Amino acid sequence: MATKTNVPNTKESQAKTHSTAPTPLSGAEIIWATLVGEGVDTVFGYPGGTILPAYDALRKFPIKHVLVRHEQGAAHMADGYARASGKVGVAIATSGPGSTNLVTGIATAMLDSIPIVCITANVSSKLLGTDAFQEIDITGITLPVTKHNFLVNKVEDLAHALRHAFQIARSGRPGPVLVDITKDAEQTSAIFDFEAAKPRPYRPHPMLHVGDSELNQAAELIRNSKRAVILAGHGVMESGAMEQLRSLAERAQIPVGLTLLGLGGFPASHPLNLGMMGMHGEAWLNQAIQEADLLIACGMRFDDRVTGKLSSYATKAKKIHIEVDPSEVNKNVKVDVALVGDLREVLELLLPRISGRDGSAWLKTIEASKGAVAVRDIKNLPDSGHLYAAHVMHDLWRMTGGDAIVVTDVGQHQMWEAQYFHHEKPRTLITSGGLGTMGYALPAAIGAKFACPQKEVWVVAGDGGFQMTAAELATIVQEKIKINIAVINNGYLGMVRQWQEFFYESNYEATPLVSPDFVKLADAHGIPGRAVRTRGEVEDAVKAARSAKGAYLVNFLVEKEDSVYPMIPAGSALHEMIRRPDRDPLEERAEDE
Ligand SMILES: Cc1cc2nc3c(=O)[nH]c(=O)nc-3n(C[C@H](O)[C@H](O)[C@H](O)COP(=O)(O)OP(=O)(O)OC[C@H]3O[C@@H](n4cnc5c(N)ncnc54)[C@H](O)[C@@H]3O)c2cc1C
Ligand SMILES: Cc1ncc(C[n+]2csc(CCOP(=O)(O)OP(=O)(O)O)c2C)c(N)n1
Ligand SMILES: [Mg+2]
Repeated sequence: MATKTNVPNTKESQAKTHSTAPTPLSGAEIIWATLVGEGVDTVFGYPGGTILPAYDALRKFPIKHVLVRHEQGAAHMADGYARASGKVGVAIATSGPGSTNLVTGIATAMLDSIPIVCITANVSSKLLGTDAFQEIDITGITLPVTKHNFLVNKVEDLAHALRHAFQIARSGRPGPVLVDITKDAEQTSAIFDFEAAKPRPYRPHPMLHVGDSELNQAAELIRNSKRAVILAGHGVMESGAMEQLRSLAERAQIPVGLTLLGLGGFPASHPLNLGMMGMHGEAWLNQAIQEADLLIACGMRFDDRVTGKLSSYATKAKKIHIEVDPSEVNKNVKVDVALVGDLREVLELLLPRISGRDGSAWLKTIEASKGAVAVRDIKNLPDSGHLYAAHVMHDLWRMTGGDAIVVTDVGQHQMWEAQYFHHEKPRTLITSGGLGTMGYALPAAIGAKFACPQKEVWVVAGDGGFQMTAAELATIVQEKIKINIAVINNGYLGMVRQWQEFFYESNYEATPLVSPDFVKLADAHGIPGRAVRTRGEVEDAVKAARSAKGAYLVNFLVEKEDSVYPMIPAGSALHEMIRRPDRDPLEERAEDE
């Protein structure tokens, strides 16, 4: 159908969008034209009455729309797309329940600083405030869980608001932005001028200035330290500072501990890598943090899962914090030197001031502390024929060579993944850290696959969380995408059961879980799969999944009452870890049906 838009119809001509002359377009067309101009090629959404004008105009634009099964899925897909690609993900929903269904996904992105733009429609501007059909104040609802949001009720403001939304989402500390558009703004027309709609250049916060004196102080602390540890977080990925981090660690011979969201920011196989810190982190690393005389925090926010009890956290250490968001500095942990700016830029300024430094004595001390821990590692227990999630993760890592994107859900399996799948590269672990959103994995993996179609993508989900968004199996089938799914089925809401075992006298209230036969559920969608009950079957199942042409599901029936060790009870000090007991692991196994 012929259109009079100034927007090109093919992906090849996408680059020309910016230079085309101003043209009259409807608000609905302006939405897509602006997205094309911003470089968007894929969006995740679900239609409805108020967003229909936009869906009607979509066919004129070179944008792939993925129809989700629930708007929560759209937000998680946009989020997974953003985490895998580093670009801004986009989710679309209609007014009322469509937009409220996005909220969990928006909050998930907010807590982990993920750049997404959510576009919602609302009732016509003259109906706002009348409780019209499917009217909801979504800008009010999402105010605390967005970096910023807009209500656009004039078509003339639309392109600018959308462009501004992209700028806000991706600049500084990234985060989600919502643009709510009234139906009349979609239906009326205005002159679309992509260039003129450009927001003012991003102006960094006035505190984002790193002076020579702070850099020299930091360099001096590093030079004088004997027991330094680098704490590397999600900001490493967000600023693309992997090389600079490595240079700092190698030049100063300082070992690196990673947060959950930092995994992959420093190669797991690097001799200076100490693994994950915090509640379920490596015992030797938590111990080293408590003994350290200097912590260099790089793009991490001292979350309570990382620090344990604050009053006893790393009391012997001076602290340097490199952080882009001034409000994070001195929020949880008081620091001695704050370098407030983009991590990569700050490290580039710092590196010339760091000269060779001998860290060998401290590295030896840490190495020596690993021995006792390894004995209790589940991998070293005799093969009893039982299947442990740790084995599954270890085998998956071994068989993929670590070269896959793993998208986890939330719970015990998430922690076992972090412990036993060793991430070498950035953006290969995609997981909800801050909000801990069950149901995240399957939709986020779909987003990741659209971002990186050539990459092998694995979902690792618990039997509980998988059921929360399993409807998105149909999206996988409709889109004909290849995703491998590992359900770690322990017959429990395992992480909560573990807390009940440790802290509530094993009162397993509301945690035993009856599930459908996941293999049959997959089959009902046309997705093949199999169940695995012993370690001996793991390899074959992983092979079958990897060689299947389309999606594949493996239902791993693992030990029911295994627990994640080590564990720091909430509110305890970092060194007060509960360790795996020296006894044979439990006998029970999850039932298939
Ligand atoms: C069941 C469960 C258990 C968990 N257990 C653990 C655990 O044992 N260990 C653990 O580590 N986590 C654990 N977590 C995750 C934890 O809750 C936090 O999400 C995580 O520790 C946060 O990591 P982060 O600070 O690196 O990332 P974020 O929370 O994303 O913070 C990143 C920081 O980097 C900054 N930043 C962003 N961009 C830049 C830039 N360009 N330059 C400089 N700075 C930048 C941001 O402003 C922010 O302050 C667990 C989560 C769950 C659900
Ligand atoms: C949406 C949501 N509801 C509740 C929780 C609390 N919660 C955290 S872990 C967990 C259990 C997860 O069970 P499952 O998905 O089976 O994973 P497992 O821990 O057994 O590996 C629950 C209920 C949550 N994180 N998210
Ligand atoms: Mg479970």
